[in-house]
Amino acid sequence: MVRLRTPRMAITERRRIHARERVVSSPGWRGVLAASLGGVLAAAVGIGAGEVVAGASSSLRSPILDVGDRVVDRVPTWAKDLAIDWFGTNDKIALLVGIAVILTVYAAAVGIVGLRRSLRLGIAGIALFGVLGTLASLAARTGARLTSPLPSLVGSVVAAAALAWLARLPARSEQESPTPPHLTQRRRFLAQVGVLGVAAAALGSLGRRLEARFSAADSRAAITLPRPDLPAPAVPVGAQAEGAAALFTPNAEFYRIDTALTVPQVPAEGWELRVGGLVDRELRLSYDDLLSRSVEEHDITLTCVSNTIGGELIGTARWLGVRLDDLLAEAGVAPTADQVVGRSVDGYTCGFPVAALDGRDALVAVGMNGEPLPLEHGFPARLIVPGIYGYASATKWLTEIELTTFADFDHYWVPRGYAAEAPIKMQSRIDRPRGLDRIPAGPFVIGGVAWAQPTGIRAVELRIDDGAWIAADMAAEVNGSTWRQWSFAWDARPGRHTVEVRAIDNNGAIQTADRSEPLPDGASGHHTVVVLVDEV
Ligand SMILES: Nc1nc2c(c(=O)[nH]1)N[C@H]1C(S)=C(S)[C@@H](COP(=O)(O)O)O[C@H]1N2
Ligand SMILES: [Mo]
Repeated sequence: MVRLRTPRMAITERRRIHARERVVSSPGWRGVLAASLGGVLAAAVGIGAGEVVAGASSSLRSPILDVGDRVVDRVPTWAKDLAIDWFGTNDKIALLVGIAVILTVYAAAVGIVGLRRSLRLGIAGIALFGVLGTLASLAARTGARLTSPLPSLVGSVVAAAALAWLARLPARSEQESPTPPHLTQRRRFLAQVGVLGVAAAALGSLGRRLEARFSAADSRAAITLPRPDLPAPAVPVGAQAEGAAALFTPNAEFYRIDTALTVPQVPAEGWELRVGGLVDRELRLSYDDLLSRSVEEHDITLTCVSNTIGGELIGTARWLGVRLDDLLAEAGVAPTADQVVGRSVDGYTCGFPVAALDGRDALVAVGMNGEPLPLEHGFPARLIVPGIYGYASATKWLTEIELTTFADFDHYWVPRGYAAEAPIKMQSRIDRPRGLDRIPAGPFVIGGVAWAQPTGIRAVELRIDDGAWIAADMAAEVNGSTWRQWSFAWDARPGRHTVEVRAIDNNGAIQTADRSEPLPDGASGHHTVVVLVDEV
């Protein structure tokens, strides 16, 4: 049978040939690379468009951050602990880099499929991502609005349009151009890549600029904190021990742990603190209302439940704020309430027993070491409760205090495996020497800190190798809720030595040697350091 070539078939044939001449569909790794680049750029333009839409209103969030937030909320607790262990306070950067890598690989695959196999399939790949972003935006902790999916939707439509533009067949005039087709095609592809690259950069920076309008930095800079009605007592002479960490942790060095991928921006103007739930009278306080009350200053050591033995997730600051027990007394706590819940603007919640407010200096804090709270540490207001791990007490970007019961409400980390009630365990840490330090033989001062908030530390003991426990020299006590410093004059003999520390609190309780992991209610066990002493 003879097959006739109809004119129509000839055109199809020609289109096929031209399609093969296109850079993105040329055989071999060059074509694959070009298609990947096309996919990544189409995604970048889509993400840029999403950022711009997110920048239109403070209630909208970038799709990347929305997805990241849901990862943070759902990641298994062991993985979160591992991330903190590996990356410390850089865990968020690690997550964002991880998301960027996955996204890049996915976008490259969409480019390869969409530009070399089927545009429809490529667009389906983008749509899948749009759906993911939409779902992420609808699952926001603080609740979703009708507009929440907009950044994802607009972003994926723009990415799909960019991919379709890259996939479009050459115009007829180009087909008839005298230049060899593959050269025209290369030029055309490079031009498209350039346009998409510029568009992505422009949209991205516009989005960022729009987002910057919501910054709370100006609000913070404009604040003058009131003088405390009750200033902190003078720090006793001799409270800082040689070899121990600084008694007060500078704000810039204070550890930061939270679930917020970007720091919530909460200007003090317009901020409101609600005290409600099982109370006689609901209170609503503006920032000025709060500061017009009696303001107190207290030195308090804050500790994270994820702090491992000898770890750095602990710091001491001079906090300025309003007494929480005074506020609750004014609201009138119902006798049925046994839990105080602190709710953040970002949906995070802490919870601790009403009974913990036993006269200890718990604050709705607005100041930290003489400054308004830094944005990362909860501006404009946060809770500080001595003796309770931060995850259960120290709500940053505080907006609501709710009186409820432990039976009725689980705070954020409880369904994720942490204990509902979380008193800080007594601990001690050797700050000098560091593990595996080499030091010369002879006199050497070992130094460190110990804490048992709000009871306070009475004594610290050291054991060198398998010797007896010997009392360290105690620095002056600031108060029971601040870590207490200690030092120990050691005559270091050559060789390899183990230094072990334990604390005794003001009630005479001795710090346990039993080791436990941070999960579910804080690490226990003695800090031990191995030191190498050189002959001189
Ligand atoms: N809104 C909010 N507040 C929060 C958290 C959080 O994730 N979100 N983390 C808590 C935890 S686990 C700790 S240890 C402290 C840490 O406070 P810092 O970052 O100021 O040191 O904040 C607490 N307050
Ligand atoms: Mo924490």
